[in-house]
Amino acid sequence: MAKDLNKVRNIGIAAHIDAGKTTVTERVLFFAGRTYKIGEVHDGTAVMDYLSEEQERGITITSAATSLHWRKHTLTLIDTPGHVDFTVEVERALRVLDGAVAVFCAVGGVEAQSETVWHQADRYHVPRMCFVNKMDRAGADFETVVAEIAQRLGGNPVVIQLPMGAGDDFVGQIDIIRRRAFYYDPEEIATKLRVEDVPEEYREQVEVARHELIEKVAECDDRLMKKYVHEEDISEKDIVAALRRGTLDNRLQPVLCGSALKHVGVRPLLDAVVDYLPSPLEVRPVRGHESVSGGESMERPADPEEPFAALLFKVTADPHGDLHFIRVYSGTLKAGTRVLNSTQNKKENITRIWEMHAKERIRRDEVTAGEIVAVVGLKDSITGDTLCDTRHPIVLERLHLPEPVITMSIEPRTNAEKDRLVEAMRSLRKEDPSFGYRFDSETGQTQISGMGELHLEVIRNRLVRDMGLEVRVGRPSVAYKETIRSAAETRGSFIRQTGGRGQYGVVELRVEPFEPEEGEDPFIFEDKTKGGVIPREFIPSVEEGARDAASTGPLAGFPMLNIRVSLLDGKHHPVDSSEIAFQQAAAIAFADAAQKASPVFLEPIMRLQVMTPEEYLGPVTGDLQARRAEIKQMQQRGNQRLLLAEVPLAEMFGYSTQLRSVTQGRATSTMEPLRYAPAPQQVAEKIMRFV
Ligand SMILES: Nc1nc2c(ncn2[C@@H]2O[C@H](COP(=O)(O)OP(=O)(O)OP(=O)(O)O)[C@@H](O)[C@H]2O)c(=O)[nH]1
Ligand SMILES: [Mg+2]
Repeated sequence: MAKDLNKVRNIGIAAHIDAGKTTVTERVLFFAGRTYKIGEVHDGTAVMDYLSEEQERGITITSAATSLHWRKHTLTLIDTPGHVDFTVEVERALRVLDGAVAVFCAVGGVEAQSETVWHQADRYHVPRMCFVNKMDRAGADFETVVAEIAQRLGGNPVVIQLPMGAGDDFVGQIDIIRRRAFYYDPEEIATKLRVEDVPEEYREQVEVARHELIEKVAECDDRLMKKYVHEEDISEKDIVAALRRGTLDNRLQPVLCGSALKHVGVRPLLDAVVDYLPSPLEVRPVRGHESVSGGESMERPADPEEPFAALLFKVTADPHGDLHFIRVYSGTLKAGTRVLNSTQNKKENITRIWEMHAKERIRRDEVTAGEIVAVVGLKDSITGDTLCDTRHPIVLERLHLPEPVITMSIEPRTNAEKDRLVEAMRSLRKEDPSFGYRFDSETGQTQISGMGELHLEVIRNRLVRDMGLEVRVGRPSVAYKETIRSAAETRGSFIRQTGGRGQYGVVELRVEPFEPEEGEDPFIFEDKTKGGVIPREFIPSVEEGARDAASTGPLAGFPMLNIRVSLLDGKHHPVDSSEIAFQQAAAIAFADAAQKASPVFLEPIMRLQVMTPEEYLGPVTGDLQARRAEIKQMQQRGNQRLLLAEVPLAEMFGYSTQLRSVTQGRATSTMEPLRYAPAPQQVAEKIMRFV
C-alpha cells in the first residue's frame, strides 16, 4: 500500500564543518528509537560516520541516508559533510531533497561553508529552517547568529524559540508560539524533557519576540496579515500554518536553538521538521525533457499512479552489487523491473530495492513517488542519470558537479598493480564524481584530480587501506585551465580519399571568449551553417570534435573553459563524409583557432576565511600578502579578527600548517573554490617551465 505522502519528509542536514550535523543526527536517531545508544563523533562511534577515514578524522566525508519515524511521519534524513572538499555530497543531497536544516555553531555563526550550502539550497529552491547549535559553548551568541543569517546569507530568519541562558548557564529553550519552556535533565537524557510555563524573568521578552514573530510572518502571508490588521484573534494554529506556508515558499526560515551534544533541543527540532518542512506533494513537480538533446519539456507530479521516473544521485561500491541511491519523483517501482536509463538511452534491470539506514539496509518490494532508496542491479548507470518507465521516457536535470582544482600524479609501486589501480580509481570515481583521473600519454604519468588536498589524501588512503594497493603519489599541484582572450576563425579539413571508401569533412569554426552564468556550461557550441552545407546528422560530431580538442589547451594541455564555438560553414562529400571525418576536421580547426586566439592560463582563486586572535593580525596579513592574496574584509568577532580574502590556490599549499606555526595554533582558516582568473605573466612562465 502506497505511503501517505503528506506524512513523508525528505530532509538534509547541511552546514559549515564541525557545526554539529552528525551529532544532531545521532540524537535524532536515538530519540526516534532508531538506535538504542548514542555514538559520539569524537569517539568514532557515530552511526552516520561509518567510513574508517571519517571515524579517524572525526569528520563526515560521504553523505549518509537514514529513515525514521516521528509523530506518525516517515523522515528520510541525509547527513552531509561540511568540509569544502566534499561539496559534491551536499550538491547531490540538496538536489534530491525537499527540505533542509541549516545548522550553525552559536559561537562561529555564519562561516564559509554556511554560505556555500545556503546558496546551493537557493539554487535548488529547497525550503529550510535553521538550528543554532552549541548554545552550551562559552561565547554562544544566539542574536548575533540570527542577525548574520539575515545580513550575510540574505535570509529572512524568524525566531520561534528563545534560548534560556548561554554557555554553562544554558538550560533549555522557550517555544515562543506556544509559550512553553523546555528544560532538560543532563543525567536522564532519554526521558526527561520537562515542559513548563514560561518563567517570570522571560515573560516580557517572550511577548515582545512573539509580537515580532507574528509581524514578520504576516509580512509574508496575506491570510495572517488580514487577521493582524483587523486585530482578529490569532491562534497558535494560525501562526503555525502561516509559518509553514512562508517556509514552503522560501520566504522565511524558522530559527530554533539547542545543544546537540547535551541532547538539548533535538525533539523540538524534529517537531519543527514535521510542522514546517515540505512533503513531496508540496514541492514543485519535477521537470524534464523528452531526451538528452532536449525535445518537449515535461512535468511529473509526485503521484504513484504516474509513470515511474527517478534521479540517480549517489553510488556506493559494494561487493554484493553496487548500491545506487535514487530519488523517486513519480510512479511506483517494483523490484525485478526493467527500466530505461534515459540519459544513456540504455535499458537496465532493478533486482533489489533497499531502504537505507547508514550502512544497514531493509528490503523493500516496491517504492513509490516521494521516496529515497538504494537499488541494486544497474550496470552502466552513473550519478546524475535518470531512470524511468521504458514506455514514458523523460530526462531530468543533471546534478551540477564542481570543477576539480588540484591534481597529483599517482603510480602503483609495482607494474603488476597497474590494472588494479585503474580498476580501483574507476570504482572511486563511480562513487565520487568530483574525483577524476587521466593518463597523460606524453608524460606516461597518471594524474588524479579533486577538490582539495584533503580530498586527494582521503582518496589515496582509500586506495591503500580499503583496496589494498601500494601507490606513490607526487606533490599536489594546481589544476590550471586555459582560455582565450580574442576571437579567431579557421578552417579544418580531414580528407583521406585514396580509392575505396574515403574520409571527407571540412568545417569553418569561429572561437571567442565568453563569461558563463553560474552553473552554465563553460563551453558553448552553436551551429550557424546555412543551406545544409553539413548534413544535420554530422553536426553533433563537429561539436564532439571541438569539445574533445578543448580538453587539451594549446599552451600546456590543460582543459579549456569559457569558449563559444560557432560552426560557420563547411563542406561534405555524398559518399566519403562520416562522423569520424567531421570529428577530426572540427578538432583540427578548433586546435588551430585556439592557438590563434591569444590563449592564456586560468588559475583557481579561492575564497579564504581566517579567524585569528588580534595579536597575530600583523604576521597573518603579512604572510597572506606574500601569497598574492587580496584582503576583502576584516570583521571584529569578540577578541578575534575575521579576515575574508581571495587568494590563488597555487600559493596556498601547506597554508594551514604555516598558519598554525605563525599563530601558535590559535588561528583557523577555511578555503573554498571561488572562480578562475587569468594567471599573471610570472605564473604563466613558471607553468611553462614545468610542463
Ligand atoms: N559544545 C558542543 N559541542 C558540540 C555540539 N554539537 C557537536 N559538538 C562537537 O563538535 C564536534 C563536531 O561535531 P560533528 O557532529 O562531527 O559536526 P559536523 O557538522 O557533522 O562536522 P562535519 O561532518 O565534519 O562537517 C564534535 O566534537 C562534537 O562533539 C554542541 O551542541 N555543543
Ligand atoms: Mg558530520
